[in-house]
Amino acid sequence: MTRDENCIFCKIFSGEVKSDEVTRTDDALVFRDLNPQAPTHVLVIPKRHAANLGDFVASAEPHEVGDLFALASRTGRAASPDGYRIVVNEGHEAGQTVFHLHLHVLAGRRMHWPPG
Ligand code: DGP
Repeated sequence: MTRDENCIFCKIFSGEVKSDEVTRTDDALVFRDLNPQAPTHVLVIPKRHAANLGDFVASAEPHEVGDLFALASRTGRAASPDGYRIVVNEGHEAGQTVFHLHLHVLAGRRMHWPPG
């Protein structure tokens, strides 16, 4: 499936729902999280709808997963060359609340480990 009509992140990608966009390519969008957990907290989403990372990987062209992580990495480095964190929650147990794959990129403060 390329697009899910009921998916909020598909609507954000198409512009139907407004977001604070940081970067856009033909295949991906970076926009600011509504509920930021760090001075920089953006979400990197693919255009192609997949509920989570596992589903995306299972149906991806070889370059798609790498392209998405490369965009997240460039975004994190640009925000904070001294360090940033990429988080992908998959499933309810991990705290996933929006079921369109998204990579959280967090930067601009010291991160802690283990994560909650
Ligand atoms: P997760 O728990 O990994 O599924 O994270 C979902 C994130 O998406 C959460 O940090 C809040 C953010 N979010 C949810 N709805 C919207 C929205 O409509 N706009 C924006 N910018 N962010 C949203």
